[in-house]
This record gives sequence, C-alpha cells and structure tokens, in this order.
Amino acid sequence: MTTALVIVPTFNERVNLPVLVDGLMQHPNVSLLVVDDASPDGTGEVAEALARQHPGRIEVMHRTGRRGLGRSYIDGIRRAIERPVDVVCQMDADLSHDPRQLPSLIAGTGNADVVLGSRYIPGGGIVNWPARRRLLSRFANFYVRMITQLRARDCTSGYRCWRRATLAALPLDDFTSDGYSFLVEMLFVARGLGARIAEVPITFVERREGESKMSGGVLYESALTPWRLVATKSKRG
Ligand SMILES: Nc1nc2c(ncn2[C@@H]2O[C@H](COP(=O)(O)OP(=O)(O)OP(=O)(O)O)[C@@H](O)[C@H]2O)c(=O)[nH]1
Ligand SMILES: [Mg+2]
Repeated sequence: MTTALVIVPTFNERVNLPVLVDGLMQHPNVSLLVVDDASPDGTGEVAEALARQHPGRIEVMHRTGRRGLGRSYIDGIRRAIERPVDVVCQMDADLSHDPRQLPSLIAGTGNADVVLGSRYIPGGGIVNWPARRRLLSRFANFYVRMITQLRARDCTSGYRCWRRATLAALPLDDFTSDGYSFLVEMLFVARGLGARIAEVPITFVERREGESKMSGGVLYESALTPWRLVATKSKRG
C-alpha cells in the first residue's frame, strides 16, 4: 500500500485539528506532520497531545520567528522528504479538505507526479461559499492559468499529493512567496522540471470554526506572483 505523510500547517486551529486528526488516522497508511506557527490559541499543545494519543504517527514542528504559510511549508517539506514514505501531501487544518477524499488523491500518484484536489473539474465542488468568494477563486484560477500557461483547473488548491521524489527535486531555497501564492509557485516550478500534474475532484467545505487568514497583503502578493514567475523564468532562460 502507498504510504503517505500529510503536512498540515496550522495557525489557531485548536478546535479543528482534533477533528482532522480523527479523520486522517482512519487511514492506516497515513501519518501526519503538523507545522504550527506558535499559535496563540494553543494549537501547538493540542497537536502534542494528539501525537501522544497516536504514537509514531504524528510529528509536530513548532516554528518560531516570522510566520507564514509558505515558510511553514518549506520547513515542513524539508522534514517530510527525509521520511521513508511514497508520497507527501498538503492539506489545510480547517476541515475544508475532507480526509475521506485523501485516498483518491494518493491513488492518483500512480500515474502522475503531483495530484491536485480540484474544485473545478466534473465531480468537484464548493459548499458554503458566498458568491463573492466563489468569483474571487474562479478569477484567481483564470488569471493564474492565463499568465503561467499552467493547464490545471484548480492551481490554487491547497489539497495535494506529491510523489516524494518530485517534491524533493524542488529548489526550496529559491522560493519567495510568503502566502497562498506559494501554492502556485510550487506548481509552476514543478511543471518547469517536467512534473506530470493531474487532478481529482474534491468537495471543498468552507471553515466553520476559527478565522480565515486571508488578507489584503495576501491578495496583493497573489496578483503579482504569476507575473514574477514567468519573468524570472524567461530571465533564467
Ligand atoms: N503554519 C501556518 N499555518 C497557516 C498560516 N496561515 C494560515 N495557515 C494555515 O493554512 C491553512 C489555510 O489557511 P486558511 O486561513 O484556512 O486560509 P484559506 O483556506 O485560504 O481561507 P478560508 O476561506 O478562511 O478557509 C489552515 O490550516 C491555516 O491554519 C501561517 O501563517 N502559518
Ligand atoms: Mg481555509
């Protein structure tokens, strides 16, 4: 059976994390790496308690210094690719990504290097998003696809599965995105290295507990990133 390590970045997710862990631990081939950014709500301690409940299956990284989704993923990926697993996954802690759909993402790595959990292919969907949020996400994907020429329908999805070797080949030191555009940067760089990208449908559910970390700065970075990616690539040749 394909073994998987799921990296979950957390910031103030103390209510959601135990529910997520419960779902993930139902899959015997799955282990978890929580990357907590010194959450003021005590998510880090909650994660440690969960790790004690599931010995050998949950690892916790406590970050210090500047927080950020991109930075957390870089630290998490460095650790994850050292582990003897077949695939490494990315997933949000806020229950927007259903752990029951993880096996279909993992299975997709049988004939792809990266598998995206996609809201925008047949069978995919979104539950509980207002029209404004749907429109923003649709536009973001259209914008990214147009500029980067990536062909996947859901380039901004944070639910993903990578063959470990594909992830290990990414030049993590060169990554510059702080926020959500880190996800687009990963995909763009992987495609440049020849990675085969596939999508499987997911149903994305809006968070019910905790707060979104989406901000004006995040949106600004997301608008600039695709242009920066194509510009640096053409400079490098
Ligand atoms: N370690 C770490 N995790 C973060 C940071 N910002 C967000 N996260 C986590 O990244 C995941 C996605 O963040 P969300 O706030 O849900 O962002 P989103 O899904 O784009 O926005 P929502 O619509 O509110 O769900 C969650 O697991 C967060 O806890 C951060 O700065 N550091
Ligand atoms: Mg979310």
